This record gives sequence, structure tokens and C-alpha cells, in this order.
Amino acid sequence: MKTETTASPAKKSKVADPVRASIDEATQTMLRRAQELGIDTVFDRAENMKQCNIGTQGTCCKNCGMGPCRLPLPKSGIEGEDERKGLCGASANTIAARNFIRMIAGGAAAHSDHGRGVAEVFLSVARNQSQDYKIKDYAKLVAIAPYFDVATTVSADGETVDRDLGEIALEVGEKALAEWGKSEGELRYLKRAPAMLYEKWKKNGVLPRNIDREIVEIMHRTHIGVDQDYKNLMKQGTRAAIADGWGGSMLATDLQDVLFGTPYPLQSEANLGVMKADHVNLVIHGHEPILSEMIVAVAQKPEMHDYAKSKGAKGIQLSGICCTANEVLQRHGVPQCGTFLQQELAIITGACDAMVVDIQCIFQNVANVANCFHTKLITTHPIARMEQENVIHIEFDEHHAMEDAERIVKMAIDNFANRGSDVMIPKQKGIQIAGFGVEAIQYHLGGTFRGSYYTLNDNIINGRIRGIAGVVGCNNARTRHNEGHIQVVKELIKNDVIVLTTGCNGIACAMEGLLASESAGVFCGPGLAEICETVGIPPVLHMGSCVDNSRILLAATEVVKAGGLGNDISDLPAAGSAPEWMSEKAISIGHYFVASGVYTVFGVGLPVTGAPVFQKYLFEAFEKLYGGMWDLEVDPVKHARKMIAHIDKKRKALGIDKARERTLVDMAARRDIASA
Ligand code: BF8
Repeated sequence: MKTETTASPAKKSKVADPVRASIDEATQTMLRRAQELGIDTVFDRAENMKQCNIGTQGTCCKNCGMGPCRLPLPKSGIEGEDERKGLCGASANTIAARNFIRMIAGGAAAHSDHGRGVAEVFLSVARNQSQDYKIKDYAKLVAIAPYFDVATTVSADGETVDRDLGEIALEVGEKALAEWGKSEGELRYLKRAPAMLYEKWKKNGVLPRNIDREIVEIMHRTHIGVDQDYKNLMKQGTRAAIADGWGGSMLATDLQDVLFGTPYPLQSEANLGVMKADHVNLVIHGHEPILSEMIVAVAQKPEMHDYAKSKGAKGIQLSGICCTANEVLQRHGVPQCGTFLQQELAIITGACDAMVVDIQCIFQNVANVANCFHTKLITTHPIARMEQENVIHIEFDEHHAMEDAERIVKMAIDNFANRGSDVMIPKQKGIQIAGFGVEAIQYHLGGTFRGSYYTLNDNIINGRIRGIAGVVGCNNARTRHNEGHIQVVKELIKNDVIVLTTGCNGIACAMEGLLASESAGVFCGPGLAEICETVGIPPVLHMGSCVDNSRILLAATEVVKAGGLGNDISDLPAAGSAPEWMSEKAISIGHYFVASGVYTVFGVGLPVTGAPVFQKYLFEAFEKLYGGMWDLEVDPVKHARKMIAHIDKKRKALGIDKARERTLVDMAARRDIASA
């Protein structure tokens, strides 16, 4: 560790209690280490900075220079008319709805701009302008082509023959990129949704026209003096969220699969213990796989290994943080060294020779922490730079992708020799099986001959599987790291609910061993355990990064198509959850889950509680419009039980509630089952 610089150690500041801050031992160990070294982390900062009480209620308006106008809910609640208003007269409902849909705009923009970046690289590859990438999954290209009205066959001499794949790729790339800004029509992927859901969107007037327009319109409508009706504001919020889930995110997922390969299950590991003291540790962090795919390829080159050996290392250990980690995990098995809240800790090991970041969820403080060690912190994206002087910027360009990746990997190797003696890598890591895309689930839980989710549906109908939960999202320093994630997921699988996971929930589950097949026999109710053990899958299926929540939408659509469980996603015994959410992206995801018919529960808190009428609209009235609705539950066990209650309500409506005993399995009951 360098002694001349510190990461702003505020001697009189409070420090976090490691055990109260995280359930994870590796995190606790590294937090103690940081405190010994006088380096502050997000956990300590959360002790020293209180949240704004009015902001957390969603009722602070700073959309014009007369504000901020602050409308806290009176302690005694509202009796009679709610007379609170801002200087312009904006009601609490208007302010909370404006803030809420601005969060949707932020989240949808982040996912969709990522998608646009992928579409641009895809098109450049299709035009043979980026030689370092090759299309890896032509079968998926041919599968998605019809959604773009791109022909996959042509007539030649009276016969129908397959069309040239390069031509298909070019046309798909052009039409995909047009989805962001076309002047007419609606998003092409909307028709992938169940017909009933599409009709609901149409009836409610929320079919997105193009991706960018829906985001821009939110910014316009929430400007002072424009839309002042919370229901009308939410209509636009819904349209933008659908444009994210069934547009920008889904396009990102599909084009990444075509370009880099569709994920299939593979084994890997997760937590800080994946870093190796005798290897060059290169940590990749952020969200886009465009650069990280290239880094994975370069790090595997024999000449790079030889170069690393020539510098005294035994090899190169790549590992990931956040959704870049999920991307390279699901396609290459690259281990994850942590979730969102562990990014500073990876550097505090003293063994991180370089951290390469692209976009989203990157703390600016990683630069301050890196400054305390030998770690090279490299930003790579033109829209995501840092002001600190120790940060190196290597702007990544797909036209010379390999060259950029080689420069970065070499920089990490060259830095190995500069490591100090104060290396401390915690030993904890979990084994995981990841990479369950829609196609892989069909293979493992589908009908061999029918090519559908028939077998999964059959097991839901007979009650072995009680229902499906999508548990996703971030960590949040305002709540104990990973506790919500793990308790919610354990409660669900204990009660035979199969879990689909993405984002930091996926990493948290991997760290706890819940993505290992063996976990089925330990943590699941008898029905789910039987299925998982028979098929050889974990009870928690890792479906990828946060843009890959679109895979959850498509998996749910496949379940509807396979039959026997209703005609719409809202008919399914299914629920969504983000126990430790923190980002605007999570709000956009939550809202497109809701608008797709999914009952969705968030933990931590939601910035709607200061406007009870607006909150009721989201939590109750939305069900009548779309079949899904929001809910908030901070207690993880109650959170899971609310989801299970909703699943049981749907089972009853489908008439399949008699197929299983409708009791929650507690630990005593599990012990009885185990000893029987
Ligand atoms: O996009 S889950 S903390 S890493 S925002 Fe960020 Fe949240 Fe993690 Fe991935 Ni998603």
C-alpha cells in the first residue's frame, strides 16, 4: 500500500460494523482490512451520511429553479384533502409520479444505450468493418430474423433455398438499429409477448413507438408545467419501461447472443476468493460485454500467459464485478469476484493489478482506493470517465478491439511486479452453475419432442413446482449486504418456487452456493428438490446480466405458450422481486415486469410512500390495467411469503391449487421431511 495517499480517511467518521454491514464473511474480512488501513468504503460512508427523508418518500421536486419544493408526509398522515403543493401547485402525486418516471427514463436509457452500442458493433461486424469479432450464433440470428421481417430463405430456380447468412446479419443489424429512432410504427419485439398482453398494451395506449422517443417524452412531460396528472405520467412511464424490457434490453440480449454466443450451463466460482495471489489479477467491471469479450480472448492467448510468467506470475486470473461479470460468466465461465458493493474491496486485497471499467454501477471512489495501492484503474468508454488523476483512459473502439484489449492485459501484467507485500485475499468463494438462457431452460426443463416448456408446465400443474419467481437486482448500502437476496431466495426455494436470477442477485446466490446443483437437496422443498435432482439443475437458474431480464420475459412467454397455465403472463403462478435494489435501472425493470403482468415486490423502500394516492395507484389499480402491480416489503421472509401468497392465488384461479398442499414449509417441516 502507498503511504503518501489515502482514500479520504476521515478520522472522526464512524466506521461500519462489518457483521452488520454484510452477511458475507469475505466482505466482513475485507471491510475490517479497509478500516485497519484507514480506507473508507461505501459501508462506512453509509454510516456517516443519512438519507434525505423527503427524497426517500419521492416528494421532493427539483425540476425548476423555484425549488426544491419539499412535500414530506406529515407524521400524523393526511386527513381529508391532501393540500400539499409545490410553488407551481404541483401535488404530491404529481411530484412523486414525475420523479418515478424520471427514474424509469434513467434506467431505460442506461439499458437501451447499452443495447444501441451493441447494435452498432453488430452492424459494423455485419459490414465487415470490425475484423476482431465474428458472429458466433447463426442459429439464433436465423431465429430472430423473422421479428425484423428479414427473410431467411430465397427462391432460386423455382426452389426455396437458405439465404446468405451475411446478408441476413446485415439486414437484421440495420433494422435492429432503427428501433431506437424510427419515425413510424411500433417496436418490432412487442409481438413476441403473449397476444393478450399485447392487446392490453394497445388498449391502454402504451405501445412504444421507438426507444429513444419514449425516454425523451418522459423528460418533456416532467418539465415544469407539462403533465400534471399522475395517471397520465405513469402511462408514459409504462410506455418507456416496455420500450426497455421488450425493446432496448431485449435487443441487447439477442444481439449479444448472436455475436458472442448464446449461454449454456457451465461451472464457475464467485466471491473475492477467486482472486489468486500468485497470478496477475485483472478485474473487469461494468456492463457491456463488447470490450470484456475481447479481454477474455486476449487473456487466454498462450503468448500472454508466457508474458505473465516472464514477469514472475503463474498466470492471468480474470474475474468480474457487476453485470460485465455476469456477461463473461455466462458465456465463458469467468469467475465473479463480487457484487456491486464489493468493488472497492477487490482493490483493497492489494492483489488487483488492474481494474478495467466500462459503464454503469462503477463507484467514483474506486479511483481513490486504487490510489492507495499499485492498482491501475482503466476507464474505457467515452461516456464514462473519472476526474481523478490516477485514472488511465484507454478509449475502446471496436475497429481495433484486439489491440485495445492487448494493451490493457499487458498493462495489468506489467503492473504485477509493482504489487506491495500487503496482499490479503479472503479464501471464501462459492461454486456455481450459470448460463441458463431461455434455450437452455427449454433443453433442461422442456419437452424433448415438443421443443417447448411442456415439462416445466407439467410440473407446475402437478404442484411439484409451486411457481416461478424472478429475483433480481442490486445491492444497497442502506441494507445488510446480500441478506435480503439470500433470505428471499431461500424462503422461495424452500417452498418449491423455482427462482430465475440475474444481476447482483445472481452473484449473491452464487457466493452462497445456491447456484450449485447440490443446493437443491439442502435448501429446497421436496417437490422442487426432486425436479432439480432428477434433471441435474440448481433451484436458482442464473439467466445473466440486468439487460437479460428480457430473458425472464421470454421464458414467461414460453411458459404461456406451452399451455395449461392461462393465456397471459399475469395468469401464471409467478412473481418478481428486487430485495436490495438501488438503481434507476431496477425501477425500469420493476415497472416493465409490472406492465407485463407480474406482481413485483421491492425491498429497502420505494420513493412513492410520500404520496399515498399515487402509491395506491401503483400497488392496486395497476393490476386492473396490466395484471401486475408493485409492492414493497422490507422484511425478506415476509417479502418472499407475499410472493408465495400471490403464486397460490394464481394457482387457485387456474384450478391447480388442489395439486399440492398449500402450506408453507418451515424448518421444522423440512427436518421432518429429511428424517422421514
Ligand atoms: O445492472 S444489479 S448493482 S450491476 S444495476 Fe448494478 Fe444493480 Fe448490480 Fe448490473 Ni443491475
